[in-house]
Amino acid sequence: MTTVRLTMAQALVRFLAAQFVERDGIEHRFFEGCFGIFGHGNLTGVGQALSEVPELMTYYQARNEQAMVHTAAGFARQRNRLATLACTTSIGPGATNMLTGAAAATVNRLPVLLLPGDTFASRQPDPVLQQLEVFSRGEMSVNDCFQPVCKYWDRIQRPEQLVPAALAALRVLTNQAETGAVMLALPQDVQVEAYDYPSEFLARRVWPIGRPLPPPDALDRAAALIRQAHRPMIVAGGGVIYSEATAALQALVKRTGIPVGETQAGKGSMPFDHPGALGAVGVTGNLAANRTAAAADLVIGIGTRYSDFTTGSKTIFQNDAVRFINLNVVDFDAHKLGGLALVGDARATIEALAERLSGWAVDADYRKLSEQLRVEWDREVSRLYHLGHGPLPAQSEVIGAVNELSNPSDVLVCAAGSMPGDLHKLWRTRDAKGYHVEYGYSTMGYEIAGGLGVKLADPGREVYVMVGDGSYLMMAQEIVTSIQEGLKLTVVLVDNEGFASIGALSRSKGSAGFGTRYRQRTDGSLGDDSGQHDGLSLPVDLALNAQGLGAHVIRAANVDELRDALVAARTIDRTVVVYVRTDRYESVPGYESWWQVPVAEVSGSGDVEAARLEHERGLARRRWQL
Ligand SMILES: Cc1ncc(C[n+]2csc(CCOP(=O)(O)OP(=O)(O)O)c2C)c(N)n1
Ligand SMILES: [Mg+2]
Repeated sequence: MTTVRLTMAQALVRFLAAQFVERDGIEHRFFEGCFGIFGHGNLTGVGQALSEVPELMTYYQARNEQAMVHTAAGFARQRNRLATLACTTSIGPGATNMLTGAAAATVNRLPVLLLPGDTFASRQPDPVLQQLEVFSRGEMSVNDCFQPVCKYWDRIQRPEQLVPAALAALRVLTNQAETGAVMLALPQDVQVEAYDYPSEFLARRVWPIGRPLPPPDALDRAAALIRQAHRPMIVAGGGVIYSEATAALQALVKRTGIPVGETQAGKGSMPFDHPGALGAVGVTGNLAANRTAAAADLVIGIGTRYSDFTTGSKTIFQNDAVRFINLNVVDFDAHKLGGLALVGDARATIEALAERLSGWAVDADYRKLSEQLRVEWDREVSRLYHLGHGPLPAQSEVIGAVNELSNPSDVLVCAAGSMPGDLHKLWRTRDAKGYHVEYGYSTMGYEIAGGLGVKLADPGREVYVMVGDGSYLMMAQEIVTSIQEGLKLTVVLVDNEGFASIGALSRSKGSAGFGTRYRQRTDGSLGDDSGQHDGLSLPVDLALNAQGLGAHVIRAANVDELRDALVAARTIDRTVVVYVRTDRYESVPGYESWWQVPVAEVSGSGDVEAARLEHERGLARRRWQL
């Protein structure tokens, strides 16, 4: 057996550079680079190792550790989980900054590899700078915080432990059912210790990504259920896109006439104008999909987690006889809502079902109804795109302008605030990878960092990042990274002076938008967001801030100027921030949906009491769906 004498960190970097995945006969390099911020916990270990072999692994410098995990997740999502980026940090705050990013990646089932430094395995110099001493547990460090948010977690206490740990990490990262954030915590002394690593460990390794099928009898039972259904509906989730099953789905829909509602992660499964494409379903769903869901007698969930936003907190599916068939590569998800579980790859399983449905289609009337609902909904989208609202534009008009002035293959990125809901309803998707809204964790701050990952993964597409003022203020600094790396983003910064989404939610629950608007403190209070106590604006200029970070900034005062700005932005080769103010009170309505958010059972406020009564009416509509 030949061996190579390397430090643990050197072996790790070489190992990562040699990992590939293979699906459908095509190989993909799994780690296309390593983002990092250095400190004493990784500088001389992973940092030294990266600096030695820049041809094996590109290093990218980020501004914030949370952001770099979002970038890795955005990258992995754009590549359908066939590639990702590693993230190296120092110990202590550099490491724990990654926690939100790790949770967001795991919730969204996206592979990211986190490599924080850790305190000395020897413990001899303890307590080191940035060490949190746990009085009762000698082996614990802040990196243990990551255990619940990682799909695989390990700490490399001896250099040879890297061998089984790295292999275990790759098994999980490349496993479509298990993937998410993975952490290898690297004590700073162990990173620099040498070991004679077996050459096989460092050799090129290909991890196959198969297309597993459910057992034939489960497929037969599912096909029989579908053949008996009168009003079947498909709910397409992110799994359809990750599995590259959109063509198979569209073919099935075309032939059988089963209409499709899409979740946030599944939006793009169908082009918006495909007959049978109902569009967004659930809390942020539209009339076409939600009316169809209310009457459906069979729901075929494909690659969906059935979050409360998809099921309207279990109120969307109102037919007493409704049954579920859940096609999912994750056994856990396939068993939700008492469904018939089809555990398998989305594409292979859709194709296997399609064979068994040969010669069958929904009634012509039902097909016609779906098409009519789709056409009516698209008319509503056109209305909201061109409201002519003033003096400040409505957010739906901003979305309309971006949609109409972007190319079909461009990518729209968003994550939190009022835009995800509006985008889910209104964005006309024309490409399976053209819609990227992180709504599993809905992380404020994901937008620019995640968009950077999308651009890195797919540089041929323009990336439109739509970000609210609130999210922008949480994490705008990766604009600097986009300038540094020459990765152009078009950031549409929508300023409505605060948290319009949460303000509207608060008002609807009787709390007058308390604490959701940016206002100068007067009379000891920050006021509310009822639209009645206007108060003083803050002397804050976010466009100037973006300019200071290196972006090319265009201010748009109305929709016409916004359209001009979007046209001009295409010709600029560095990150552009288009700054536009909108009317925070002009929002897109809900369409026959409900979301369970608790309301105080007792209160001195009549508004809260009224909201509680309304809440109880919603609660009564819930189903267990067992
Ligand atoms: C990190 C994080 N903190 C808090 C929230 C809760 N939250 C959701 S939307 C929102 C406000 C977002 O404000 P902005 O980006 O301006 O969008 P707007 O609501 O105005 O459209 C908040 C606080 C969140 N999603 N993420
Ligand atoms: Mg806002």
